[in-house]
This record gives sequence, structure tokens and C-alpha cells, in this order.
Amino acid sequence: MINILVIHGPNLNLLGTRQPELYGRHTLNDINQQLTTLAEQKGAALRFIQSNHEGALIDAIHQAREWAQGILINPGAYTHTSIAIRDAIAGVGLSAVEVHLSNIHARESFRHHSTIAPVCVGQIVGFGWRSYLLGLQALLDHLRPVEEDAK
Ligand code: CA2
Repeated sequence: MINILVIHGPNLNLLGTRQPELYGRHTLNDINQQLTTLAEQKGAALRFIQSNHEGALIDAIHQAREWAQGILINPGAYTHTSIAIRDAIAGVGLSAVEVHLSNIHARESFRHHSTIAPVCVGQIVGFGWRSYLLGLQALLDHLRPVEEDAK
């Protein structure tokens, strides 16, 4: 069984209530349920955290070292500012995949840079709620390469 921490950063608790043109109509709970269904199919177990506080996200990353093999993270606006979250991911040494609902590279220039991406296996952006599913699939494949890839 592969254990994954799913992290939702600031303001993502508002999903499905406002700005559907940017972030879609799915709620955070909808996305977590979709992820849980995929994880069950793939033999993985997920734990979720959403917080609007940088320190709470860092504490969760530190605690994940005890039980998880990977991290799926949408850092929200901390993507563009947080050296502390980057250091936490690098510090615990867990494989992480960064996901975004919107295509951050097609938006305002201040969203083009991610402080987090360099310490992640990869980044998936722009596919709405499906970015999370693609990210989980990619993270699981990275942690447990399919037999064809391993040959
Ligand atoms: O596209 C993404 O997933 C983002 O991480 C979303 C962040 C934004 O700061 C990043 O640049 C890209 C913002 C999340 C705000 O979510 C809301 C959802 C509904 C209503 C208001 C905000």
C-alpha cells in the first residue's frame, strides 16, 4: 500500500462557490472523493489537509515523513511565495507532485514562477479538477513504476 498526503493550500476551501470560470464547479470535497476512488483502484491510501496557514501546511509535511511515501500538493498562492514550503518538501525527502487547477503559466506574470516546482518530481497545471487525478496517477507511477516502464 502506498500512502499519499494530499495538500490543498489557501483559499481552496472556497472551491465550487466562486470564480467557477477559473477554478470550476467542483468542491474540494468532490475532488477528494474523486481522488479517493482513484486511490482505491490503484491500491493507495490518502490523507487530506486543507489549510490557509503556511505553518500548518509545513507541520503536515513534516508529519508525513512518519507514514507517507509521497505528497500531492496544490500550494495555492503559496506556490509563488513560499520558500518555507519548498524547504519542508526538500527536507522530508518525499516525492511530491505539484498540481494546479488553472494554467498558472497563462495567467498573470506573478503566477508564472513556482518556488515549489524545483523540489517536485513534476508539475501538472490547467486541467481543472482533473489536474489532481493526473497528478495522483503520475505520483503513483513514479513511486511504483508499472512493469513495462521498469523493464
Ligand atoms: O490554479 C490553481 O490551482 C491555483 O493554485 C489556485 C490559487 C492561485 O493563487 C494559484 O496561482 C493557482 C488560488 C486558489 C483560490 O481558490 C478559490 C476558489 C474559489 C473561489 C475563490 C478562490
